[in-house]
Amino acid sequence: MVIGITCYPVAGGSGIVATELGQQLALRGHQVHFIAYALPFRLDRYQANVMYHGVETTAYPLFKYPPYTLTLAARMAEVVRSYDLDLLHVHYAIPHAACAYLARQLLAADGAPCPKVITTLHGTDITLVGSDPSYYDITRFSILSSDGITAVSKYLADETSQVFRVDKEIRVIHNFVDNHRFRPTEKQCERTEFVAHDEFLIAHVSNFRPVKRTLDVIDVFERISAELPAKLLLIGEGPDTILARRQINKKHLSDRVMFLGNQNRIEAVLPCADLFLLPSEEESFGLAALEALACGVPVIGTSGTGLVEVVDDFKNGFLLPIGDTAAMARAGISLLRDKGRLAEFKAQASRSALEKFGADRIVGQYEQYYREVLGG
Ligand code: GMT
Repeated sequence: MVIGITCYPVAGGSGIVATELGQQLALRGHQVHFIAYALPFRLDRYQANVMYHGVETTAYPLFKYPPYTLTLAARMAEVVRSYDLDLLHVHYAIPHAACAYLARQLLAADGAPCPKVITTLHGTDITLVGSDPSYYDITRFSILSSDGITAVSKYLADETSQVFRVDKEIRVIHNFVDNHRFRPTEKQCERTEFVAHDEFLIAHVSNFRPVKRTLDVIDVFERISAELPAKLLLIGEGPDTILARRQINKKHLSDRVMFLGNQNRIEAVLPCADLFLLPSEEESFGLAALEALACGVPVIGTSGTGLVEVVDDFKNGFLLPIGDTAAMARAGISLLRDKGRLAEFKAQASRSALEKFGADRIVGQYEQYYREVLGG
């Protein structure tokens, strides 16, 4: 198949899933064309069957907001014509699904063959509508005019059907990890780079948006480190980074917290961690948690979110109510104190993550769905 993929190229779950999917599809012999305003975050090396088409939006004094959406739609149509794409797979409804619709209209007006369009919903695209209702109609229209719709969890599919009154099937295809890269092998990293022999390493990876509740991460860590020797590793950056730094200073934790900023090869660090914290307010799936589990790191996350499809409560982590940092810390402390149980959780983490969410299993589900949509 010849597949066009559009995503937000910045560090973030939706862009990562889109990029890793394109790379996996290319490995399976499909031709993949990324169409985006910058080189996607993890598309950091040459790979056969992968091409990148940048989208430039011209600045003009009249434009307060340069019309990126139009440039993207035109670029999509151009790439479809030049490479004879079978389908456009867009990640994130706003504005990508609307751009794909427009691209198709452009091609149809010229009598050119039109590709099928598949939209993958990642969650924050739907949340955005909650905070700005002016996006509701266009999002619903874009979702409904796609030939296929996928969501990254059942939790999100149900929410989308309900919020957008969608009767069409929304196929659930979970996030995945590359089985070869995300493994519980400490050969990839030196634990002693981060902690002393008797210290625990606790990690958090996110884009530091308010929804991630970074202050809860710090609070849980403070409680754990009051009882056990531990260090906190913070990976990623975003609007709440400053807040997090301030809190760390205020609580006199700076000598126990390390900020690594954005890292595009986190699988080289995660296997060294003993515990991963993701106390998000909202998480449609929680790719960061899955990547940690695959590297053999138990997760403490929030119940009532899509994390329930990722973390096996009491087997490879704990799911606790949003904001209950005391319970999260208690769960973390008791797990870290019990060496045997910690080892069991670690083994179970990578086993279940790779079995349920390995690329080997999930990428085939996308290929199958593509075939169904192309045949329909
Ligand atoms: O979590 C973020 O802020 C990034 C965001 C995105 O849209 O790029 O991630 C969303 O998509 C990921 C990939 O499907 C999911 O694993 C994340 O759970 C989801 N984030 C939220 O729902 C907050």
